Amino acid sequence: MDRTMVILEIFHRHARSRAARAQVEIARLGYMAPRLREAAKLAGPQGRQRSGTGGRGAGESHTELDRRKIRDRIAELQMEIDAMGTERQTQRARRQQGVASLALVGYTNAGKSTLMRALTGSEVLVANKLFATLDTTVRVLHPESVPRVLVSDTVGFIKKLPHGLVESFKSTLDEALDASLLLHVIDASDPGFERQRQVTDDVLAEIGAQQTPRIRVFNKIDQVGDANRQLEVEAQLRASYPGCVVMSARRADDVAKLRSLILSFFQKGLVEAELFVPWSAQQLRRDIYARCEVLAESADESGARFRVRAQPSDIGFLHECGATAAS
Ligand SMILES: Nc1nc2c(ncn2[C@@H]2O[C@H](COP(=O)(O)OP(=O)(O)OP(=O)(O)O)[C@@H](O)[C@H]2O)c(=O)[nH]1
Ligand SMILES: [Mg+2]
Repeated sequence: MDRTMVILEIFHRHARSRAARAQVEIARLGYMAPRLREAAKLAGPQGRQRSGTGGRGAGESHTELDRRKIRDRIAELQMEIDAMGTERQTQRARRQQGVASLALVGYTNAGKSTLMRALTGSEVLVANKLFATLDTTVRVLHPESVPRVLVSDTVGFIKKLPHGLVESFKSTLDEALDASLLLHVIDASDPGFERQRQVTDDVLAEIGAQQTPRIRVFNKIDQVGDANRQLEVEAQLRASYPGCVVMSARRADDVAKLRSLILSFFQKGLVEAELFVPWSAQQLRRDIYARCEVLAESADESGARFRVRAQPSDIGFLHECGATAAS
């Protein structure tokens, strides 16, 4: 197996969603097709002996037939993916309405899934092996906050990802493209972390995400050495990367600090507003509590008044649903 086949095999084993599976298969077929002649030669005369009765055209060799089948299969998979794409886009559009989102990106094995689990209290596959995560997974920042923050985990980056794979895995990075904030997780304990950071930055630029605000998170600081060494490395990192976070996903305090930082990023855009909800529309009360931080609530004979803090889009949504601006 060459490097591409190894990567494909790893991707194949870890693909879970239909979309990811189809993409892996396309990449695999696309990679195999031009190599069939070689494979046939290696297989010896038997490889060519099967004589054609079925769908095989006159004069069409065995390899040509296989290639045609592969092309058909790729086209079929591509159609499936395109269909799933529109589905995903609608899901995404719905999600984006007034929802804050961040994506964890970074080199494979940096600790993205571990952080995801720590930040969202969810069970996400964490494994000390390359490409533990292929699909993107989306969870809500926990405990729930205003605004609600969606956290997505992404497939790990590697250097020199074969071109065909970059294309076919773009959709697994959709979440990263959609996110309003990227957490770039870097394994500070890996001697090659600088290069890994560079690879991730390059890939993000390639997929058009270089404009998205990002926080660099140097993880696994607990693993760089004793307490003194940890402080030393932390100071160096802070000097080289202003605004970065240096932490260990295994320390609850560090995770809590990261959560506060994330929230302060998303709460910057919040506005305060007064909402009035007539008694006839009290079902809105639940939406208000779900979407806003309620600072004060009062009631009189006509209805309830809320002073809230929320994203402008959420206030707009509540107005559309029948809440009016209270005087
Ligand atoms: N010591 C230490 N180990 C960590 C820390 N964070 C993660 N790990 C370990 O690093 C390994 C990889 O963690 P994952 O969270 O699976 O890494 P990932 O970035 O999701 O990897 P891929 O899904 O392959 O891209 C696991 O064995 C984790 O337990 C940390 O802060 N300190
Ligand atoms: Mg992972």
